[in-house]
Amino acid sequence: MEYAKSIYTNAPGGGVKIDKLPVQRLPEHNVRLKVLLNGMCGTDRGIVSGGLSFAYNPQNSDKLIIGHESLCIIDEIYAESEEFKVGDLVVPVVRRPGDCVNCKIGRQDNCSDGKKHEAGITGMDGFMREYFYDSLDYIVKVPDKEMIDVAVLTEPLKNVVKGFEVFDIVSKRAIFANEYSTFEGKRCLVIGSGSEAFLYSMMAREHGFDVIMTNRHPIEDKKLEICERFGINFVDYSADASQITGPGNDLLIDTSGDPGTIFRFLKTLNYNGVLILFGTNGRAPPAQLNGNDIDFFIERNITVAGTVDAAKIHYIKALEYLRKWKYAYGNTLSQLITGTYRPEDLEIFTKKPAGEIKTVIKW
Ligand code: DN4
Ligand code: BGC
Ligand code: ZN
Repeated sequence: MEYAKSIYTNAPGGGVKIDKLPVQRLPEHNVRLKVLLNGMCGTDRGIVSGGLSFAYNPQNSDKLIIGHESLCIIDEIYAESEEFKVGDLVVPVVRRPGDCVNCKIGRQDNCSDGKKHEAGITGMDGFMREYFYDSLDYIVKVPDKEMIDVAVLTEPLKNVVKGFEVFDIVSKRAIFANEYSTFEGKRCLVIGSGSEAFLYSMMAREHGFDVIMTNRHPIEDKKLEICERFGINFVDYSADASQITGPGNDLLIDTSGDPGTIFRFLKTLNYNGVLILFGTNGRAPPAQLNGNDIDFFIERNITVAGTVDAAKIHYIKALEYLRKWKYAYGNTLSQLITGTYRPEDLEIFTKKPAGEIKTVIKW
């Protein structure tokens, strides 16, 4: 049996430890991946705190190796491949298919019977370890080695690429764009100021929206500078929400998972507005809607769409955006990575470092 240093929990209870754990090579595994970097996200912290009730261990195990955001290098390959070779930088896919129709066509992100698995989250060991075995079917190649400083953002960005695909589909129920069929002059409000909020805001700018990012407290100067560089306007709504509520919004994207805040800003949506629900927080306090709120959503043709995970195509597109943004914004893109830690620095799972956008672990 082989062993690799791994960061693990016992899901859904939570907790976090690091130790050498067995590495399994299954018959379908035809590649060995050495992990260079892992990204840390709200989901990992939710698993460790025990707040993510849908996380669970692999079958017959009391341990779940966590980690679903990663940048890896191919260490060994045991199959003929025109696409991959030893030394390639790759990003492994989080979700693995079950056997429903969506899973059968590579759209396990839209799994319709819940039988899919997610590395580091639901029933499958993840990527926070020195190395692991996988199948070439579930890795995506980083097209340009110069992207080594930003490619760890591929996994969180792939969710955003899918989120915008969902927006694109649901917004087609009426004319959402302006008279030139663009989104110039349309307003997008993003709730939260973590990594997914930054990536959603950047994608909304990419689409032409005027973008406000908001939180219930101010953000650090360094984060404000990054917002400015990307053309994102940050508003601390606890100080003054008038910039948000006054003119109304066309697209609302939530990364906080806080029902009270979502409902408050849902009521700022203009006619044919769209709410994209993305943040999860099982421990958030409940909030109430009344009959007038329901009338408001009906009268305005408001659409509420939840979105989770993404498919291989979204990883590929995320890498294209990262390549474009790396050259468009220079160093500012890699500044989204606000801290690099050792695998032993387990305190980052329970305490967000100040000024965090994306925290990464370097193996
Ligand atoms: P994160 O960095 O913890 O982001 C959450 C953000 O929401 C932080 O900036 C919070 O602020 C902010 N927030 C919390 N409460 C409020 C509030 N009441 N008003 C305004 N802002 C608030 O996590 P992330 O960016 O990595 O991920 C965002 C969320 O998306 C997490 O819940 C993830 O579990 C979820 N997620 C879903 C998918 C998917 O559906 C994928 C990835 C992540 P602060 O107070 O912490 O500064 O596929
Ligand atoms: C991951 C998704 C996953 C989701 C589960 C996110 O952090 O990026 O791939 O489906 O967590 O909630
Ligand atoms: Zn994540």
